[in-house]
Amino acid sequence: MTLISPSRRLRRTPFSDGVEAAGVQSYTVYNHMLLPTVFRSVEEDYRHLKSAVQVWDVAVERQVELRGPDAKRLMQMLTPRDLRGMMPGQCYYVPIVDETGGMLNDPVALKLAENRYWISIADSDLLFWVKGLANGYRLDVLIDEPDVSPLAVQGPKAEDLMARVFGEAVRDVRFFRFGWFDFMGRSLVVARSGYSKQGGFEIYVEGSDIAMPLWHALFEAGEDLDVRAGCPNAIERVEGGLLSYGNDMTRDNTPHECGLGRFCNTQTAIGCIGRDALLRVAKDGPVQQIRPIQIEGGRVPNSDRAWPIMAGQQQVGQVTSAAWSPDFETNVAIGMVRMTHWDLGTDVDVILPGNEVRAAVVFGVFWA
Ligand code: THG
Repeated sequence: MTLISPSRRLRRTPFSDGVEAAGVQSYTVYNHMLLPTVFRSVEEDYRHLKSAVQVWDVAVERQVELRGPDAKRLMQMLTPRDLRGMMPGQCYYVPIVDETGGMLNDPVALKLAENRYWISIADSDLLFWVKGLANGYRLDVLIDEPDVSPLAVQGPKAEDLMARVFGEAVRDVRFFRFGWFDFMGRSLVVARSGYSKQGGFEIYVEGSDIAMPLWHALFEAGEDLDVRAGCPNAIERVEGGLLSYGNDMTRDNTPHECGLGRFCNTQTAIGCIGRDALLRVAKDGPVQQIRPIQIEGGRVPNSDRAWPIMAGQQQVGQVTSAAWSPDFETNVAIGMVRMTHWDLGTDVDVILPGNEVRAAVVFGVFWA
């Protein structure tokens, strides 16, 4: 096995000691930081995530903080989602686009106060775009990456575990809302959110010094719940239709192509960069779109490239993520498909590595 060379550029997280002690088997790199991908095996982790509770080091979900009189204006410049109704205590999933309407990131934004936001980013250097805009437009706003590291608690028993550590009131936090909860005398943002469909919370751990104490507190409190270290699961997230920036979409895609049109209010998102470009695609509709795909036959291999989707000799799309699903007993996949072939039930072929051709169908069951 080849190992990744440690260096200062490849950042550890405040939870890395705990992750290593828990027996992490492999990592990926995300926002220049280590993100665990496997503990026991992807399938065993999947089973456990769907039946118990896991603690995830998702410190890679870095925060871009906007603070100051122009924070609100800048936040609306970044996204075609209308933020006028956003209240402190709310999380919004917000497509971030460039001047052509191309996706730059798909973060969760948190409104901490009228003039203060956190943008909890996916894997791209969004900080530079935000700083560039603030400077170019001479905005009165401070932008930086604070010492905040999210820790996710995910799975059907997540609420019970959280209540033991943060108190019963945590049960009242609604989906995509957050409250402030005490740990070791510090007030932390705790949101009901996370990169799984199994339910759970994300704790925005502010101050690296309390990261390992919180990690240990969760494992001690959850011993009888079979709490384990986990991570975003490659099978569960495809089943759930959770998109991965850099995999399922890039700067070459509009939010509409990504099925994120429901998070765009391009008519009313006044001030959004890329608004004119998006008004055009919103009017005509996209010519390709993300779809769930079922790939027949046995287990597909892991992949580091897109697989062509074919209709005869013609390419009509590409598979961008795929995994064998034990629960669906088939390969579940996410792909970008041209409009001529995106209808539910359309039969296509997928070319796997080694030129193996597999039957596949545009599917409609993994997610709504
Ligand atoms: N949580 C936080 N930060 C993140 C992620 C996260 N940053 C990186 C990455 N994940 C960003 N991408 C996503 C993708 C999907 C969702 C959240 C972040 C998500 N989607 C739900 C869905 O599609 O069902 C709900 C969206 C909604 O209804 O508003 O949760 O996970 N902090």
